[in-house]
Amino acid sequence: MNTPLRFLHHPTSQPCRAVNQFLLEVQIPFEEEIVNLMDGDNEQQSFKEKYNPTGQVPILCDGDFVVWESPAIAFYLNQKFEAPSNWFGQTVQQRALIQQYCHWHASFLRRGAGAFFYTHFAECIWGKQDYSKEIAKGKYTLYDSMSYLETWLSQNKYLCGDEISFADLLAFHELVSHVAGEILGAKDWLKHPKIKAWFDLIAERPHSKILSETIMKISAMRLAGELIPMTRKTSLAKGTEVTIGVYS
Ligand SMILES: N[C@@H](CCC(=O)N[C@@H](CS)C(=O)NCC(=O)O)C(=O)O
Repeated sequence: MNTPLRFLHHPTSQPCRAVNQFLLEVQIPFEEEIVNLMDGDNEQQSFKEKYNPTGQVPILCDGDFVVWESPAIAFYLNQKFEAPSNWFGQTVQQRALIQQYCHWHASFLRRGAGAFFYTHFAECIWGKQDYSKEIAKGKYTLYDSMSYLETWLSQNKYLCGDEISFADLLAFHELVSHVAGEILGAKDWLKHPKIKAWFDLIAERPHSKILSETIMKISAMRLAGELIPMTRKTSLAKGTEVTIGVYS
């Protein structure tokens, strides 16, 4: 009997939700293990040695095989389970364009996550401090990235063509956090009508709704001034900082 796939993740994490949605959309059976990021379990040496030297989630274990980085995990699943061709492309050009988005995403839209993290989670880790530089950097990266998305979505219904692909899941879940945390709101949608129409289209998918529930709930707590209990003392959004180490 095959051992079930193990998906290590956390529901507040944007790349984790993108992979989770892919697993659900393609109906791939898996067992989930939630990694306690709030207390830094992912930073334990034993965790890094066993699963991922960077300590980050998502991670997929298929028997002894371990893979991390969200697009690599989804690509592995796509190949292994022969997912419908919309997710990673039918033709060589479509495949290249989806890969192109995934690479772009890691250095652009993903880095805008700092706007959400420093607005809502930083205080839960390091207490009340001036995070305005980090938030400004995150917002700059987010808005800069959104100008690209708006252009691409005026050319195609989805980010890489007429059909939904894994690129859309990556981008969608980044924006879900910004919407949940009110980093993005009505005035941003007015400036980005194509993104808004695309966002609403993806938000209607049943798995989009279910997977967004935790971040909506946690963001509502933060917006109401409640702190999320965390014992970790390090960033959850490593790589987005202006001033590395200053808050610790
Ligand atoms: N490039 C990675 C990013 C993964 C990532 O940023 N994971 C965050 C959660 S959203 C994480 O594990 N943070 C915990 C930490 O760095 O300690 C991917 O796409 O999988």
